[in-house]
Amino acid sequence: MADFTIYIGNKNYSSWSLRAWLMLKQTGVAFDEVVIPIQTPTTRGEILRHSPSGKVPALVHGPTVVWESLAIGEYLAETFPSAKLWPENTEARALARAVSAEMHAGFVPLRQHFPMNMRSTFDRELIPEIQGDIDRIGALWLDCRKRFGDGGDFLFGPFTIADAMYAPVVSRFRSFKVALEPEIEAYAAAITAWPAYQEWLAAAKNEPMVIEKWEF
Ligand SMILES: N[C@@H](CCC(=O)N[C@@H](CS)C(=O)NCC(=O)O)C(=O)O
Repeated sequence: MADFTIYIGNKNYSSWSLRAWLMLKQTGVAFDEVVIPIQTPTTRGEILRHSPSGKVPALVHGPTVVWESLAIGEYLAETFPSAKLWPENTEARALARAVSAEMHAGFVPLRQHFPMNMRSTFDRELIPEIQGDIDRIGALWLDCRKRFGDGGDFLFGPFTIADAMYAPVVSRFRSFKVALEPEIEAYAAAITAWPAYQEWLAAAKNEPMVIEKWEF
């Protein structure tokens, strides 16, 4: 049994779980993962056995339980400083935290109308609120890449928590066939080519659970 256990939802659907799992994966530490199927009548009770919020993801490390994807990222960044989960440069780190918080708190139209469903594609109208979110996300990706992206293909060069926060957005862009400008597309392609993302995607495609209608 590993020292770390992450409780996650269905890999095909649970975008917050994907974020935390990618952060944990990047540390290189061995961990156990437990999938709790979401959107069932027993989901909340099952998650509450491990996490007080009744939501996944939750990270358990010995007596410590951390829930909320961003808090999990902060805990991992402190526990594994060599993984450099935040940029080292103060200004870059502030920007990385700002765009991560913006994702955590915002983009409600995109999240509501374009839910994550990694193994599927859809044709759906781009209503103005969604287009607004897509434009803002593209602009912030370009800003990060332009100012701090020189050392690699991700928002701040090497992988950071900010990339994990936006990885599910890339999946949504693929599922809903969102056309992207070349530089924005290049970043999306870097995320999809990332081995950890590919590993999660392969598992999502093989997962038997199907959610027909979101209810709980
Ligand atoms: N703000 C939370 C969001 C967590 C969340 O909404 N998790 C969803 C899955 S993606 C959940 O647990 N849903 C329970 C359900 O749908 O039954 C975070 O950042 O971790």
